[in-house]
Amino acid sequence: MNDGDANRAAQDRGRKFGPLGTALVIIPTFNEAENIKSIVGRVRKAVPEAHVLVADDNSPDGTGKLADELAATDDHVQVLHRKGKEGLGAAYLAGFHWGMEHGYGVLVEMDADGSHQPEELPRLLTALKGADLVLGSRWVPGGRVVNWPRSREMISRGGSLYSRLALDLPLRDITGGYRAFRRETLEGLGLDEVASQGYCFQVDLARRAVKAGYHVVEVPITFVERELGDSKMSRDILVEALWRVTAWGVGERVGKIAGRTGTQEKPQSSPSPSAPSPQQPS
Ligand SMILES: Nc1nc2c(ncn2[C@@H]2O[C@H](COP(=O)(O)OP(=O)(O)O)[C@@H](O)[C@H]2O)c(=O)[nH]1
Ligand SMILES: [Mg+2]
Repeated sequence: MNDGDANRAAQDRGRKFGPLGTALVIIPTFNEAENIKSIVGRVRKAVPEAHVLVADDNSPDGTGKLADELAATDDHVQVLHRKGKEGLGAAYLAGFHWGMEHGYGVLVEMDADGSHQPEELPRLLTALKGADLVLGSRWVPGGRVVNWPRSREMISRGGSLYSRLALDLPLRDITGGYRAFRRETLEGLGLDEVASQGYCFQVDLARRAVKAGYHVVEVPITFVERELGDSKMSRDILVEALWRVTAWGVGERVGKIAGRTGTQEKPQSSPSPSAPSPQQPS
């Protein structure tokens, strides 16, 4: 866990990190008409130098049009109009590619519904100065959730715990979606092969980052459940996450056993060339 004093932590580890560059806050939306103006306004106020990309899946409630209105009057706001609902992960992947093509140095994931408070973004970005990836974390000391029913908290805590154990990850909040990536980190994760559905998407990104040797830091956040609009979380998404995490965990263990008994000729995945080597400030 890191409380935001990330430079110090990085120095302690002997790593040097380059400057961050401009941040792009990607906000995926599906039917967020009640929330979009408020969330974009809060981001612009909290981190005025950051840019915002709304990745809208042709929301029937007109979210995309409202986002266009914001973009028309603010050159820090852009809209990526997508054909139809393809899920959160697909929208983020499109947003990541857009952001990298446009030269952003930091790519941030943030929900539209206010659960991820823009006012906490400066702390995530400070931590990223000394990390490759920062996770906003509900389940480290200082992190919490507001207005969640006990059942939802149990599902979320259980999902992170299960992923932690199944995948052997030293992380507390593995399913969360408030994150800041250096672009170099995303470039090293193999985005083309990322599982793009629901919570699997977040788990897959986190596990890839750890396995590739990136320095992943968790910063405590206060997650506030939405007041307006409906959650798009479904039982199907949860079930898919469960079986995928299980399959990944079994695959990793089989790979390790095969490696030990010499039946595997090549390591399962080689670390990204850019990952473990320190990035020098330019
Ligand atoms: N573009 C896009 N955004 C989505 C999709 N599904 C969910 N989202 C957005 O992803 C964010 C998180 O979704 P939400 O329903 O709040 O999930 P929950 O927080 O897990 O209940 C919100 O900004 C949603 O509008 C989708 O299929 N496409
Ligand atoms: Mg939500």
